[in-house]
Amino acid sequence: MVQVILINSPTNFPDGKEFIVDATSAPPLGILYLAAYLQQQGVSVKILDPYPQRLSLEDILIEVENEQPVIVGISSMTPGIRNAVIIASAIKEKFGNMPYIGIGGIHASCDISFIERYSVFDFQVIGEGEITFHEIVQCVLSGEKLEKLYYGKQYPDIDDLPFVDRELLGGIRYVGPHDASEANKRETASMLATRGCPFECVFCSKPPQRKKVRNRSAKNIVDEMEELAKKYGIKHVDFIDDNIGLESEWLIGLGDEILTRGLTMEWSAQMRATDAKDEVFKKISEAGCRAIFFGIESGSERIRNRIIRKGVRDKDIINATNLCRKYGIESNFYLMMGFPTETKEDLKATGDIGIRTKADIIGIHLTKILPGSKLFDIAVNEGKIDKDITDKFIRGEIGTDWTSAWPTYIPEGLTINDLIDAKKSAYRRFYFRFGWMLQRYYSKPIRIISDLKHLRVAANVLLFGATKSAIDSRLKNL
Ligand code: B12
Repeated sequence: MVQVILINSPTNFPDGKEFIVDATSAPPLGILYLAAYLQQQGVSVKILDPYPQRLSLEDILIEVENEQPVIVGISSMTPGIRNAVIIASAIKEKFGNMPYIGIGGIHASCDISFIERYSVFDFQVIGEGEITFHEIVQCVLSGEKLEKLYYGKQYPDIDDLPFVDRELLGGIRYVGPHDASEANKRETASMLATRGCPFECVFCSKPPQRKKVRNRSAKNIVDEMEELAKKYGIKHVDFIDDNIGLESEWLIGLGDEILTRGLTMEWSAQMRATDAKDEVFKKISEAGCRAIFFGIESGSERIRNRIIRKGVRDKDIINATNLCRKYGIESNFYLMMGFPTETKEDLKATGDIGIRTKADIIGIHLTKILPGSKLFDIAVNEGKIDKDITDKFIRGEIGTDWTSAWPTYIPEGLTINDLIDAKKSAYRRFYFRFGWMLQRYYSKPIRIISDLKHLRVAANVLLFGATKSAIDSRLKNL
């Protein structure tokens, strides 16, 4: 028996037949942090991650019956919010008022009135959860009345947070979100070195609470990396921070700490191209950084800076890829298609930017209009999305599969097919290029094997307009 069950609401429940952990699957660090903190305070916790653990709704109810928790906390991104309501409703229907059911995570943080609309939940937490969720557990254990809505208190010094306890994941091996080519077959774990992001990119779903940036100390981060290596045999860390490079001196300090302690792990991280500096890249390369993921978003400076408000110039991107090449770091571009005022020429520029700046890898997403983003408000004003789209999605009125149901931003004068064609054309031009293969081969011959995977993704996009996992999820819903 445990006092608390935490559930990572799945975008899809596993179908129970063939099961392959989604290539982009990553451990739910949010509820792992909640669990680690609760355990440190003496509260017993179990984590359910239904998709990789292959749990059906019925299995979740059996877990609740067996464990008899006083609280079930459900964490959800917008893609999983329909299933969050389904899970909560099933628990309420079967068990009545005990356990209490709470909702937190990024969707709840961006949708303040959620609790007023979904009374099946007893409480909602906006923003960071550790301190506040523990206070809620204490309230329940001492029989005090709960509020409906809580604003999560921010942890003052994130060095004091306990490391996440990966044993709670029940032995599931997650691939790691970065999927950096050489790290695939290795043991990979994702980690956070910072919290928060000060920028306001138009597409990004972010509650105001997440604006403030806090860094862990180099010592504290490397302690966790060492623990990952010793305890779980991890050889590669994916830092999933919004931007690891905001403070150059701090990042150089992290590199120094890794080197001083003789850690031989490899790692990858996400960074803004504006933060690429020679002394930083030299240090992080020596300290095991093998891949950097840059949020480039658009190949058109106008779209990137006037519309997305990214504040990254073409020359920053060229500098960043040059430094990557100089120090043997793989440069990966996150690109997006589907922004206000975007034209076919802008889309072509997005397809060209990786070629122009000699990126190693590109990945393109069509822009989903996420609640909590500025783009959501723009799209509502333009009549492109209903303000109550979340409720329509939850009720199944626009379809139940996130990938196919949730609207993409389609610029005026263009169609969804224009976006798909531009994406296909970009993949074809980037990957099916002799120059790309040569560039990859000369930078590291061994990569040619893992590069076949990128070619497979590109081939899927060319044939079907989407990556294999997106196609699978569409097929499942037919
Ligand atoms: C790592 C990551 C992933 C990983 C795994 C995520 C996971 N399982 O946790 C992968 C690569 C799989 C992924 C995929 C996607 N992601 Co993602 N991802 C992230 C990223 C970079 C970090 C998440 C994280 O670990 N944060 C750190 C932890 C500590 O914070 P947290 O999760 O918010 O948890 C804290 C609080 O929210 C709260 N809390 C959380 N849960 C609960 C529950 C309760 C009961 C309580 C009380 C409190 C509470 O307490 C926690 C600790 O303080 C975020 C950006 C970001 N900075 O958050 C985007 C982000 C979550 N992703 C996003 C998106 C859009 C996606 C995709 C849809 C993208 C796509 N093209 O397909 C997919 C959807 C995947 C799916 N399930 O279908 C959006 C979500 C927006 C939204 N409204 O839902 C984000 C916010 C990026 C953005 N800024 O737009 N993602």
